[in-house]
Parts: sequence; structure tokens; C-alpha cells
Amino acid sequence: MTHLNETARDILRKNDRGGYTVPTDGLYPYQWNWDSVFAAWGFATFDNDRAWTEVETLFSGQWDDGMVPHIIFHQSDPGYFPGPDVWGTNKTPQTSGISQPPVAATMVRKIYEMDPEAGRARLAALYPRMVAWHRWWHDVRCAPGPACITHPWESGRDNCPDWDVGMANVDGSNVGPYQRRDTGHVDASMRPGKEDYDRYIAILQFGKACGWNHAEIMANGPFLMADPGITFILLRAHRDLIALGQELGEDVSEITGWADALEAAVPSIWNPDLGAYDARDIRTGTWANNLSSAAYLFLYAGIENPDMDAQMQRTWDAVTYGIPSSDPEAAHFDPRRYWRGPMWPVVNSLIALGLKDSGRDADEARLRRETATLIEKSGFYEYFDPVDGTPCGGSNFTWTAAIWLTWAG
Ligand code: 9WN
Repeated sequence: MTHLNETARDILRKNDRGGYTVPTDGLYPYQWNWDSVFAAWGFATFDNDRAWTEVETLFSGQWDDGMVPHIIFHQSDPGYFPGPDVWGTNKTPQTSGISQPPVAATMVRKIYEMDPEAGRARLAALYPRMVAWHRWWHDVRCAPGPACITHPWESGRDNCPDWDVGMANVDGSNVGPYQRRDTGHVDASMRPGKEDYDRYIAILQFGKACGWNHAEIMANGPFLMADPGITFILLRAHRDLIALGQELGEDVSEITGWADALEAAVPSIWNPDLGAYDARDIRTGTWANNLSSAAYLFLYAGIENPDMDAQMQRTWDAVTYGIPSSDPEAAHFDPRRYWRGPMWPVVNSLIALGLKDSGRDADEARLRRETATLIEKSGFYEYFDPVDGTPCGGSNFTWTAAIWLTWAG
């Protein structure tokens, strides 16, 4: 629909703060890591130069150790909590102290392939920075094998039931008073609860107290879980980075080693009782026992698994619109509470890439149609109730507009 294409481009332009794009006005006033690379993918459909700038601005927040933080605080804004002072990372520009799903290399590859001539010099400049980030993931977060997260926010799927077993061991009772801002922007019943927030802050305070020392956080932090989402996203991103390196004539053997090691770790996130890929508490070995949409990124990572095909069809058929963030047939399914059930167009767009790449064209078309229907009916919302299609969370959302331009529309 042509008028929606124009609306989507307008959303990207209006959320542009000069070199970077906020996820949505008000609720999220900073540059978020994975949101930003989706924004870049969307920009690339009408302004390739602006797409590269988005990613370059994101990497301006990269730490010396290679980590690209989950938020870059380019300018202070009281509308979001926790802001730069609470994180206390002492970086310039100011940033949070954790990372987020490494979708960047995959999206950079797409942007590059849309106009290789215009992008070559910019790719060459960005490439070593992306390699440094992937090295950080391999050395630090993948030390146990699969990709692990030290904070639910690092997964990008904050209050997903995937993290309940790990969060149960976090003491949130001593964090002191603080004022949430998110519930002033959107319906509180669609957001994570107070016990979740207390624990989010407790984990943050541990990181700040140890000076954001990653070795200490990995060894003794209050939360450490294997994340199927980042495992699959990183595996795919390693391969895309290899392709980009080859395009530049670089030696990619180090990255190939990381990809092989990560692929070898994939069986370690297979929960035989659940019959699915699953999150796992690294400290206790406890499985999450939850089928989340992140597990359906196996195809996106180039992995075939007939049991997962069957699980995906089951959870998909149990709702009306798209693939929900958490199993609709599980007791904890909550169709409007953030990552505990809603359908997220952005995650569905990644699942769709996997469906397409693996030749499942009919499924890919169905997923696109269901996602497009939600957006056509209600607009560019952050997420949707997968049962009745109610729009949820923030409106005029950057990554929903971006995936409309690149995929759903
Ligand atoms: C914390 C910006 C971000 C997304 C995440 C989503 C949400 C933040 C929050 O918003 O997380 O990082 O405050 O809820 O869960 O995926 O990147 O859109």
C-alpha cells in the first residue's frame, strides 16, 4: 500500500535525531543497538547514505574491548529510566554497560548489497569494528559455549518467560527507591512488572559496582543465561561477516572459527524434555522450559530441525496473527504483556528471512500477510496481541516502519 510506504518513511524521518534514530518518540529517547540496525535497513530502501550513517553512529559508542552497548545516550533525556548516570559506565559518548542482539553484520550486508559501489569504502571502515564486536561476543559472552546474556535487557526480549528461572535467583529487594518512566508513556499492564524492574536494577547495580568488569560479571554476576535468540542471531551474523570479509579480500579464518565453535554449541541449548531449543541458566543448569519465538530463529541461523518445524506450526496455528513471543499453549502466556506472548513484527521479520532462505516460501508469504494485516489495521505499533490483533506498546515505532519498507509492505 503506497500511502503506508510514505507513512513508514515519515516515521523514520521523524524519529531521526541527526545521525541516529530513536525507537519511538517519548518512550525510548536514545539510540538502541538492534533497533538502530533495523532503522538502517529501512533507510536503505530510500536513502542508502543515511543507512550507513545510522550504523556508523551506533559504532561510535563501541567500547575499547569491542562491545557495542545496548544504548548510546547521545543527549540526556529525563523521559527514560535508567539513564546514563544510573549506568555509570563513564564512556564518551555515554552508554549502557551491556550489549544487545548482534544483528548489525546481517543488516550491513543487506545495505551493502543494495548498493555495493556506494557502500564499499564505508564497509571497509566498519568491517574491523564489526570483527572486534564479534570477537567480544566469542571471547566474553560465548565462553560457556552458546551465547549468554548477563541481563534480560541484553537479549532484547526483556520479560520473556525464558528468563524467569534466572530472575528467580536475583535479589531485587535492596535496590533503593527509583522512578520508572516507561509506565508514564504506555499502558502499565503491557509492560514488565515491578518485581522484574527491581531485579533489572539489581543486576545493573552489580555491574556498576564492579566497574563494568566483564570477567567479574560473567564469573559472579547475579544473572547468566544461555540465550537461543542471540545464539542464532550471532551465528547468522558471523556468516554474514565472513561474506563481507571475503568481499573485501580479508582473511576470515578467525571468524570462521567462531562460527564453527558456536554451531558446535547449538546442541547444548536443546532441551530434550521440551523438544525444542530453550534458554538455560548457566549457574544452575536449569532449563527455562519455554518455547519462545527466539527458538524459531534456527532457520535464520541456517539450521534444519524437523522437531522445531512442528513446534513452530503448532504455536503459529494456535493464534491468529504471526508467531507469538512466547508459547500460546503454556500457562504463563500473556498476549499483551510485552515479551510474554505478544507478536513482535520485528522478530517475525527475522524468522521470515530464515523461512525464505530455507525455501519455505508459502510459510514466508503467510507470515508476511499476517504481519501486514496487523499494521494495515492499526498502524506501526511496537507489538500486537497475536490473538485479537490489539495494537500494544509505543506507536509510530521505528523498527515496525523499517520492516514494513523492507519486508512486510
Ligand atoms: C530496555 C527499544 C528497546 C528494544 C528492546 C525492548 C525494549 C528496553 C525497555 O525497548 O527494551 O532495553 O526499556 O523496555 O525489549 O528489544 O530494543 O525499542
